[in-house]
This record gives sequence, C-alpha cells and structure tokens, in this order.
Amino acid sequence: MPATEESWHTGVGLATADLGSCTKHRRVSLSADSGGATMTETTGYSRTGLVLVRNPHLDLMEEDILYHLDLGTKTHNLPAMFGDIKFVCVGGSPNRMRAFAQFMRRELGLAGAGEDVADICAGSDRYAMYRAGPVLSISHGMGIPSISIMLHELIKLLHHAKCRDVTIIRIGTSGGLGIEAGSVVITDMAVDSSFRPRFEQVVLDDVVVRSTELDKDLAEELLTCSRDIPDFPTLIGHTMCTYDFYEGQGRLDGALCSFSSEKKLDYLRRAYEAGVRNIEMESTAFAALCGLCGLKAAVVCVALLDRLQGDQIRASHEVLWEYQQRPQRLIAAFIRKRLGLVRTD
Ligand code: R2B
Ligand code: URA
Repeated sequence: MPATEESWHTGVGLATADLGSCTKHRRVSLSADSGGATMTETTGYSRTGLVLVRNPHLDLMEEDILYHLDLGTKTHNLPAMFGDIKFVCVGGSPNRMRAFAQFMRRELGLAGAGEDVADICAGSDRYAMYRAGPVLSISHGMGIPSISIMLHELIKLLHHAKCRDVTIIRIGTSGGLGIEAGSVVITDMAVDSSFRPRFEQVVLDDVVVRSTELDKDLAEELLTCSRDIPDFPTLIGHTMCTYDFYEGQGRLDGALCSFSSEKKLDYLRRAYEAGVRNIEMESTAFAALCGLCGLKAAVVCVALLDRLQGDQIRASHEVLWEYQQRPQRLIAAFIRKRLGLVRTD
C-alpha cells in the first residue's frame, strides 16, 4: 500500500510495505506552530537496493519531465542511460563537478580520460551533470532550495532508471569550527542552527520535521580511506546547515549585522560544544531527502577557514584550489577501493 498524500500530513496510515523489511520507524514532531502534533515518517534502505520515491501521484503520470535536468521518461531511455550508476557525487559548482568527473575518469582509467566530458543536462543551465563510468557528478548550486530541487529530480531519475545500491555523497566547502583550515570533515550528523538533527520542510501550511541521520558505516569507511592518504587531516563531526552565509552563520562582515562580536563567538563556541565542526548550507536537506528515499548518503566538506579565528576567506586562490581538491581525492580513493582497483602508478 503506497503512502497517501494525506498520510504525509497527518501521519495516519503511512505504509511500509514498499520499503521491504529493512524499514526503520522514527517518531518525529511537527513544530509548535502546527500545534505540536506528531507524525511518523518511515526511513531506511529498501531490501531490493532500489531508490524509493514516496509519491503515489507519480504512478498515475504518463510521463515525468525532470524539468531542471532537461531529461524525461518519454524523451530519454533513463534505464539505458543511468541504470548502471553506483555512485552519485553532488557539489555546489558546475565547474568543480566537471573537474571531478574528469578526475574520476583518470582515476578509474577510463577510455578518453583527459578529454572534455559532456554535460548531460546541457539543455538546462540550472544544473550540470557529468558521467565517469559508474559515477555521476552533478552540481546543486548554493543553499537548501537549490539542492532540494535537484535532489527531487535526481532521486526520480535514479528510480526511473531502476538503479540499485547507489551511494550518494555531497562534496563541498565549509567554514570550520575549532579545526585547522584545509581539514576534511565527514559528517556524522547534520544539524540545524539550534544544533538539532532535524530538517523542517514547509509542506503546504504544515511544517514537517525530518530526520537528518546519515549512514554511520559509510562515514567510518570514508574515514578509514582518508588514513591511507598522506598529510590529509580528516575528522568525523557534526555539520551545521544554515539558510544564509552571512547573518545565518554568525558573520560580522555581511551587509547587515545586528549582533556583537561577543555574541557571535558565544554562539559559535556553543555550536562547538554541541559537537559542530563545520558549517555549510545544504547538509540537512540532503540528509533528509536521501534518507527518506533509501539512499546511503554521506557529506564530505573541506574547511576553508576556522570560524573561531575570523569570517573572511583570506587564503590564496592556489591554496583554496588545493583545499577543494581534498574531498574529491578522498571520494576517488573510496570509489577505487569499493571497485577493487589497485593503484599501479
Ligand atoms: C558551502 O559553500 C557555499 C557558500 O559559499 C554553500 O553552498 C556551502 O554549503
Ligand atoms: N561555505 C560556507 O557555507 N561557509 C563558510 O564559511 C565557507 C564555505
């Protein structure tokens, strides 16, 4: 029995049959604004390894147009194009995700490595998508609204393509908290601005609260991979996700600022005490959406600065470029290991 639209909003009768017996249940609360009602959302991995969509309306549609990706179920043979994808890497910038696909082609020793890679979403200038063997590399822009649109369409794409056992990783940049610039943070839990592991999605005039749990085994596996890379400071910690880069992240250098330096430092120190080690702008929505759709997900971000030391990003372009390579290098090592590839050079 598929979940009905109503069950999403009331928590009544949410089905589990489509998720197989690996389904986990979690009670989550609606916000105080919506009367403090509680609802149950199901999350977990499907036994079949297929990507779950949790929308009964999709079955009734003759065609699904993935507008922002410029792909569709009638115009493209999605199973033929994407059915063998096993790893999806998402990151903010289209250029960085193109560079990542080119890097992965070299790392996987694929034919044509070194040549330019084609943008699969070339018909849309919203997002860019590249392929390197079993790896899909996609840009998501900045912030929760941008990554959410991309993820809805990407998850439907993986579902329509009948992909199985897909691992999805967000690679990006962040502001560090009490850690050295250049450190790579693997997120164990994405938290909101109040340090809570939750993501609030406004659905019609309800606020639906979703869990932001990520795959713990995957995070550990990534940490183990990082230990094989020399001079590669890496840690596991909580990642705080905000709706803004300036006021939302406690910066004193935006066009608006209404708080003191003391208040900012008090906030950032409390975040540190709560286990936060870096701050970025997409992880809670990413964790919530991927978790609900049965995708094993991880977030790996490099810290461009230590926010306890300042707000402005002062490192040179060369240094920043090298920092931004770090999540890519870790994911390449992880994918190579998963595929059983041994380095010969
Ligand atoms: C990290 O960097 C971007 C802001 O500069 C944002 O997308 C994020 O999460
Ligand atoms: N990205 C962020 O969101 N914050 C920073 O401080 C740096 C990069």
